[in-house]
Order: sequence, then structure tokens, then C-alpha cells
Amino acid sequence: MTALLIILVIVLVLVVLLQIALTSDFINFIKGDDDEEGRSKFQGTMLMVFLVFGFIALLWSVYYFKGRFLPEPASEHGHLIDMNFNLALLFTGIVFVVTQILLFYFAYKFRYRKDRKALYFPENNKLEVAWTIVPAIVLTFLIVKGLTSWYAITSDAPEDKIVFEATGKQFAWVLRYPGVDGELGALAGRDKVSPTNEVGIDWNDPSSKDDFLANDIVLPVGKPVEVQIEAMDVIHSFFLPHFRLKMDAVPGITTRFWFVPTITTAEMREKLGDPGFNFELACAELCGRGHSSMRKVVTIVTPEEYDKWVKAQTPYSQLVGAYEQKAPLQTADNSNTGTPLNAEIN
Ligand SMILES: [Cu+2]
Repeated sequence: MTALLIILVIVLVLVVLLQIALTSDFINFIKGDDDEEGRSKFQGTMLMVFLVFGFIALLWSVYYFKGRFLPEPASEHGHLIDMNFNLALLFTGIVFVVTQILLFYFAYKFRYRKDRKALYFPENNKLEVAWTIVPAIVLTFLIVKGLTSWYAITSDAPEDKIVFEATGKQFAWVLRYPGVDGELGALAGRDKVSPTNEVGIDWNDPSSKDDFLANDIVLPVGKPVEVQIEAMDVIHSFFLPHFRLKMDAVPGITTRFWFVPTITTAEMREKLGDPGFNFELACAELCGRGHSSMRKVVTIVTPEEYDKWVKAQTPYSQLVGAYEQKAPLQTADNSNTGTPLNAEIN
């Protein structure tokens, strides 16, 4: 409310100043001593002042927000992404500074003066060719660089990869790891989703037997990791800002990328001097009212710690009793009772 009032006051003051300027112009016009040259000089000077203050404000804001930038990338691909951002910023930055200086300086230098006349300059082919070809070359370079990075992230992961699955739903991520066999069990379809089968796992697939669900993401440093991303309801987005990775989670499609974590959580805490630091997973798609609660902690550990962690997990099938024989009460409507793999829980 206060901010609104302040804006209103500023707007009113500007309107009053404009009115005063218009009135004084009008009075000068009536009196017959219209000083157009003087006004042009004043406006040109003000534009130069604006240019200088604009650049000072720009530099100050970069300095002010310095501490809020993301720390160095914690994955191999992250450096690639950062390089793309930095290159784009470099080119656009140079163009921005040069064009702004020219824009405001020209407005000052070529202001109205009684003793000179504007030059009629309809076209210049050389100039037009230059300002078409130069941006075309720069843009092609940026796009080729970007595409190369994209293919590196979405190409097939190396054979010794670790796989896990992240399923976005309103409003949480369900994280499924393959367990000790290293292979994720197949999905049987969303119609199999129930309170005891959160993502619709196919219990008839032997690989699903030791799959486990994790509360947070735990990964070993230095190993390639492939993420298989699913969505149950609307589009979500799997976003790991510290690893510079982001991929949409789309219902009906499995999207994937792979990366190699290069810094453990403990190392990053030491580097930043922040013992409370955590890598995190967020949903980067505005997927509904509970969007902001789709946060998970990502912990990067040593391979030994990771193996220990995997072994300590309880398979999901065991937690929900997917392979237990059904109770006698339920046998009446299920002739398959007794086969250990028949484990649909509805
Ligand atoms: Cu979401």
C-alpha cells in the first residue's frame, strides 16, 4: 500500500512538472522568444546524465546481487551450460553497452541547432549487409554451441551409469531407485497407482522387487547418473540449479538426461563456508497452488557412502507387502492367489 502511494505521488509530481514545462513553453511562444536551441541542449544534457547514472546503477546492482548468484556448477555438464550463458552475456553485453552509449550520445550531439541542417541519408547497402551478417554469425555460433551442449546432456549415458526415476505429481516428487540389481522395474501404467503402489510399478517384473523409494536424492560423486523423469498429472519440471540441469516432466512421456556430480555436499559446504548448505531439487513449472512444496534435498556423497546407503534401504515391495500372499479373506475373488509374483494391490 505504501509503495502504491509513493508511486502515485511520483507520477503526480511528474505530471505537475510536465504541465509547468508546457505552460512556460506556451508563454514563451506567445511572448515570441521561443528558445528551441536552449531546450534541445538541456534535453540532450539530461540524456547524457541519464546515461551516466544508468550505468552507475547497473554496476551497483551487479555488485549488490553478487552474493545471490549460484555457486560454481557441481556437475561436468554444468560448466558447459555456464559457458553458454557467459558467451551469450558477453555478446549481448557488448552490444548493449555500445548501443546505449551511441543512442544517448547521438541524441546529445545531433540535437537541434539553428546553424545546421539534418543530412538526408536514405540508405547504405554496405551498412545494412554488415548489420545483418555480423549478428547472423554471432547467433549461429551461439546456437551451435547451445545445441552441442544439449546433445551432450540428452545423449545416451555411459554403461556404468546409476539410474533413478523422478515422478512429479501435485505436489511432490516420488523418487525411485533400482536397488542393488541396478535396474528399475517396469511401470505397469497409471491405472495401477494406488496408496500402496505410488507410481504404478509392475510387480510382475522381477527387477521391481528390490526397487526402493527415497525421501531425498542421494548420489555418489564422480559417477554418471541418468534421471528418468515422469509426470502423473500436469507438466512439472525437474530442476537441479546447482548442477545446471532442468528438464520438463511430461505426462505420458519419459524424459531423461544424464550428468556427473563433481562436488560432494560436504565439499560444497566447505567451499562456501556454509555448514547448512544443501543442493536442492525444485519444480520449475508453475504446476498449481502447492508448487513451492515440490522441493527435495540432494545429497552428493562418496561412492562408498552411497553403496552403504543403498544397502540400508528397504525395498518398496517389502514395505507395502507386494509379494506377500494375500489374506484368506481376499482369496475368494482372486484365483491367482498363491503365485508369489501376483501382487496387484488395488
Ligand atoms: Cu510441479
